[in-house]
Amino acid sequence: MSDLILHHYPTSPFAEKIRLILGHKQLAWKSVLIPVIMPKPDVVALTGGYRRTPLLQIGADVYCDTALIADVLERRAPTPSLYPHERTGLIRTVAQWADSTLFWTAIAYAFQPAGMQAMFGKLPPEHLQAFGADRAAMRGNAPRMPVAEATANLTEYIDRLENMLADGKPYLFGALPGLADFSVYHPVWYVSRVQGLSTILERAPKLLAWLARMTAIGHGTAEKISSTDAINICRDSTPLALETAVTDLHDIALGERVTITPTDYALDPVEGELVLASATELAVRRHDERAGTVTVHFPRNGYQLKKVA
Ligand SMILES: N[C@@H](CCC(=O)N[C@@H](CS)C(=O)NCC(=O)O)C(=O)O
Repeated sequence: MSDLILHHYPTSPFAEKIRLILGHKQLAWKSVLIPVIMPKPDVVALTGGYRRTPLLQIGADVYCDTALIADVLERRAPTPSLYPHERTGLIRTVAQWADSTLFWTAIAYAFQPAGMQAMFGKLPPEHLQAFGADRAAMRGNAPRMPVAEATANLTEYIDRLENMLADGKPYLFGALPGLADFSVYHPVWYVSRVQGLSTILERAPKLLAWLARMTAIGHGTAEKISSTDAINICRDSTPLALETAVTDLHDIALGERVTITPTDYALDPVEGELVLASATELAVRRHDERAGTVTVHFPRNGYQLKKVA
């Protein structure tokens, strides 16, 4: 079996979600550290344009978005499961809420001036400026939630999570951690690391105890490799053969040239030949000068498929 290669950086919450799932499943993985802001030439060599963090590479297959990466890891290592209490519909829905609403509320709260000072105060001001410009462009200059709303909403979400941990349950849905725990973990983890602002969590002692239990899961066994090594592994590998059944409403056949683009932010299209269109996953095959032939996979949810005119 080809190695699992995670492309990520330490402060990325979504990457932390996947690092912790790798730890939970006690997997060995290769770690490629990528830049926090654009340009990311070695990321784009693999994806063809997608720039969000993290990516999972397995040989010449590249998986974008943590919703899909979690599914890929569940297929690769089914035990312990991300659905220990079954109820997959409910758990996926809570995970989706955490990855969107809870995440953006936590980010708006953490990026208030006191949080910026705590996180970036020691860095040169150009660094902060470049980061701000990169993220504003990535979000299409969408306005950020005001601090008062972020604080009020986050407080309510913390109370809801505390309520979910009532009756001595160690994890959100019972005795074992599952996908929803990992999705809720990364925004709470991010807030817990912002000096001066993490006090918002003190109202929720059960949530803090859960956070400590989740942190103790760890990251599994990681070995650093360079992005050049990862690109060479891709070049020397053959993408997986994929199922050929198509679940599609777009009137697009396998083999046609398409783009796949996020529907929320970082709207960079990835162009290639459509090679997979299942009920939950899309993939295109593309060719890159350095990475060779690569299949880039996306979840259907949150991504738009379009025929190239
Ligand atoms: N829906 C995506 C969201 C990923 C995401 O927004 N990641 C953040 C980092 S935590 C990001 O890409 N920031 C910009 C960057 O790293 O270039 C997923 O689940 O993977």
